[in-house]
Parts: sequence; structure tokens; C-alpha cells
Amino acid sequence: MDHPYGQLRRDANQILSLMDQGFPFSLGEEERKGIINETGKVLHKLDSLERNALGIGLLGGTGVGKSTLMNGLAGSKIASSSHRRPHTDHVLIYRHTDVPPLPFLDRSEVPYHEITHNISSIEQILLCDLPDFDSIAAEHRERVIRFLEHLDLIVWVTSLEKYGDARFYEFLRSIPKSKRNFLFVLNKLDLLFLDDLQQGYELLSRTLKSFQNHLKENGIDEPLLYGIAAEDPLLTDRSAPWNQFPLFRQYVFQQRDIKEIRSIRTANLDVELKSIFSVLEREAIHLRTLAGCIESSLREMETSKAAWLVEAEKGLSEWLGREWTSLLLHRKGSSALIGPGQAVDLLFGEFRLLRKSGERSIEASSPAPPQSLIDLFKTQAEEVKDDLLRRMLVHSLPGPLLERVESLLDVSARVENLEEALTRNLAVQRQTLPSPSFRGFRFIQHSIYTAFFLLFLAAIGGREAWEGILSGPDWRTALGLLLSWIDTLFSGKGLAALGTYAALNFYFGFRFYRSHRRRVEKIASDGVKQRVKGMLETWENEIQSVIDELEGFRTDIRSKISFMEGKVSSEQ
Ligand SMILES: Nc1nc2c(ncn2[C@@H]2O[C@H](COP(=O)(O)OP(=O)(O)O)[C@@H](O)[C@H]2O)c(=O)[nH]1
Ligand SMILES: [Mg+2]
Repeated sequence: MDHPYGQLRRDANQILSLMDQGFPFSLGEEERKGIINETGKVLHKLDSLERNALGIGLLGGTGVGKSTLMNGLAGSKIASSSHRRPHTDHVLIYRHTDVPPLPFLDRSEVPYHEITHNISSIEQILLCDLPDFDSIAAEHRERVIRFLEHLDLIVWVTSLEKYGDARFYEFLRSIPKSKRNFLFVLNKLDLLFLDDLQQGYELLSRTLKSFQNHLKENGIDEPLLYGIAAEDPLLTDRSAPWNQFPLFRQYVFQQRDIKEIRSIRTANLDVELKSIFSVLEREAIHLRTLAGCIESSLREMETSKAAWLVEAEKGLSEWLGREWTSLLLHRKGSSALIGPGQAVDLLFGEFRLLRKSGERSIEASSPAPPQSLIDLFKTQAEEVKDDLLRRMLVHSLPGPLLERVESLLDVSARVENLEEALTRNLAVQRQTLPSPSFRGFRFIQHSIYTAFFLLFLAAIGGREAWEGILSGPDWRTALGLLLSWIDTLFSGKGLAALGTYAALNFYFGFRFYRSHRRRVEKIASDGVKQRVKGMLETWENEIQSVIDELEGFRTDIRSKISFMEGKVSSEQ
């Protein structure tokens, strides 16, 4: 049911919709605009062509089945007995609402009555039910003849009962036959098959021959003749084998198509659309090449992906480990270090701050991933892009197509996405910072520092004072010990002891400081394995989205390619 106008319109609309989606990618904006313009013109011209539907006139006596025949052509009921002629000499015109009335019609010349419908199968066909012979008075004859002049096809309808009617042939003789656009239909042949099929066929053959003879006698030597039963409820597909209605219908639609093709040719529309299609054909070739490039790039990506993720995992783990260590180390009010260790920590902390002055303070920082990590992702994403662009360049694909791919793979947007996602992820993780208890560690520090202190006290008490205390512990020996401490403290020996004590404290403070760091690093790195998973997933998703994007793009262009290629080859 795809008639030439419909096909042309569909093609033009499809071209416009391709343009809407940015095709052809290989053309610049100006050239694309040009095509849109051309296609618009084609559609516009088509509009005016469509005002010129195939005009069919049906001539016949009352009750031969003209209305039934029209319904059969339309495939649904457009004509009914309720469509009474206002006057018996009126023409009834069945017209689709989208098609304008016949341009030549002058009501004062040929009185007519229009019935509009919206049955699309016969949109481009104007069915004109002419006044019955029985009622065409001699003075109207001229008008009807003039009306027929404008029609593309004239269908002479008669029926089994009426094909002998002299008025039919009399009228036939009076019509000029120069245009050879006559067609004869003998209706109600089902009445021949009421009894026996064999006998029916014999009757049919005789009847047709007889009708043909009548026509010959009236100057029609080789009539285009169809013997039908218009009322067969299964008109088109499963009608009786002798029923030529399907052939008749096919002929009528062919005439419509021929007229459409002719007017398309006259208006040069086919050539215009063809030149557009040849642009699309080139595009199709480019897109096919591009699809191949994408295919190879995707394969390449699949193999590189594992290595990328390993790199990513390494980078992420390092970052997270650092981030966690520093978070655990610098969490306020929960230092595991006491005394000298704490002092060493403060000392080194100050050093670090001095060295890195100007850098973010850890507590207040927003945990953005480090530049090196971002750069790593950027390198990976750009590797995909570069790989594809390099393949495209090798095949000398046009510049606009390269730009299209580049903007499709928008690397910087993906980098931003990832950066944001990682930052968010870390922020969430920070809320669930573990609080390791360093109670044992603190206890050891307490014990050691206390022991040192006691040792120090013991050392500076002096042998005599201690012996005094041990032999008789009373207030005098205690006072003796105190005096001995003070005495020693201000002597050279005492100073040496104090120095040793301080050095030991510092040494162990440093050891604890180091050991604390190692413990924290261990806790951090133990947690990292688990925590890095989510981030790695984000990373992988972002890479997967490049793959998906490319795959979607490839599928999309594949579907367009078949349209573009299909068109050109079918046009040739
Ligand atoms: N048996 C038979 N009757 C038909 C056939 N076609 C039409 N008729 C009948 O003939 C009568 C006239 O049909 P209609 O289409 O109104 O004829 P019109 O006056 O030429 O428009 C109606 O009663 C139809 O049912 C047919 O193929 N076979
Ligand atoms: Mg009728």
C-alpha cells in the first residue's frame, strides 16, 4: 500500500529526522543546513503534487453496483444508500479530507455533491460517482462529457442483468475515446454461480464473450474488461477464483502510482531527493568505516581495561592509605601517644607543617583525590579517544566526524565525574572512621616511662641514702633520701643522670612515635583493601560508560546506515 507520494514523503521525513539527530556527521553545519533546506523544498513541492489526486469516474445504470464497487476499492464502507443524490443529475464525489477539491470544477457547469472521508488507502484517489444513465437527460449529457474530460480513468460499470441495456452503449458511443482511459466492469457475476460451479464457469465464459461482442459492436475492440462480483464479502484476498475484483483493484492502484510517479518526475523531485541520498550514501560509507574503527577500539579497550584497573587500584590504595593514616593520626583528642612520644609527635608535626606550609590543613580539608590520580584516569580515558581518533585518521574520515566522536567521548566531563564521585565516596568513608583503642599501647608507654622515672630516682638517691631507708624506714631516713636527691641533682653526676634520663625518654618517645605511626598505617592499610573496592567500582563504571557510549553510538549509526544505503541502492 506504499504509494510513491507516501514513500517520497516518508523518505524526506526520515532525512529530516536524521538531520535532527545531527547526521550526516561528515558534513559541516552549513552543508547540513543546505540539505535540510532542499528536503524541505521537496516536501513542499510534494504538498502541491498531492493536490492532484487520480480522478476516477464511474458510469453505469441504477443498481449495477457502483456504490458497492467503490466500497470495495476503499476497503471499507464509504458509499451507502444514504448518500442520495440531491438531484439525479448530480455527480457524487468521494474525497479524502486532506485532498483539495477538483480544481476544474465549476458548480454551475457540473452540479456535484461532495462526500469527504479519511480512509488513507484511497487518499490519492477521487471517486466520482456519475449520474445513472437512466437519469442523464439529453441536455445534461454535454456537461457529463465535459466532466469526464478531466478524469484520469473512466470505469464503465454494468451488471449481469443490465449489460444488454441499449442506453449503456448509446452513451458509450457518444463519448470521445481518444484518451484510451476506459475500463469495463461486469458486476454481479456471482449470480451465475448460484447452482453448479461447472455450469457457472460455462455461463461466465459465454456472458463475457457476449459482453465483449456488444462492446466491439460499439467501437471498443480490445476492451480492458473485468468480470467481478463487487459484493463478495471477501473481496481482496480470498475471493472466488473467477472473481477479477482483486485484479481490477490492483489496476486502479497501479494507475494511481503511475500518475504519482509521473508527477514526481515532472517536478524533478526524484532527482532532487536522489542527490540528497547520494550525500547520505557517502555518509553511510564513512559511518560504516567508523563503525569498524569503533569495533577495533572497543576490542583494544577490553584488553587494556584489566591493566587500567590494576593501575587504578594501586593509585587508589596509595591515596586512601595516606588519607586514612593522616586522618587517624590527627584525629583530635584521641592521641594514643603520651608524654615524650606526644612531644616527639608535636615536634615532627610542627616540622611537617613548616615544610608543607601553605598546604591544606588536614582536619579542615575536603578530601579531593590527588592530581596524580586524576591524571591517571585522564590518561586512560584519553587513550581510548586517541586510539579511536588515530584509527579514524588512518581511514581519512572527514574532520566533522572526528569532532563528533571527540565531543561524544567528552573526556574532561568524565574526569570531573570521577573526581566528584571519589570525593563523595571518601567523605562518606570519613563518617565511618574506626576508633582503634590504643589502651594496651598506652599502658606499655606508661609502664616504661614510670620505670625510667623510678630508675632515675633510684640512681640519683645515692647508695647511702637508699641503704638508710631500707634498714630503717622512718622520717629521718626519708628526709635523708630527699636531701641526697637534691644534692645529687645539683652535682655533675646528677646532671649526667638527668641527661641520660632525658635522652632515654626522648629515644623511647621517638620509638613509640614511630611504632604508633606504623600501627596506624597498618590499621589504615588493612581498611583500605575493603574500602578501595567501592572506588574502584566507580572507576570501572566510568570506563564502562565510555564503552557503553561507544557501543550505543555504533548501534545507532548501524541502524542509520541501513536506511541510507538501502535508499540509494533501491533508487538506482
Ligand atoms: N448479487 C450481487 N449483488 C450486488 C453486487 N454488487 C451490488 N449488488 C447489489 O446491487 C444493488 C445495487 O448496488 P449499488 O452499489 O447501490 O448500485 P449503484 O446504484 O450502482 O450504486 C444492491 O442491493 C447491492 O447489494 C454483486 O456483486 N452481486
Ligand atoms: Mg449508488
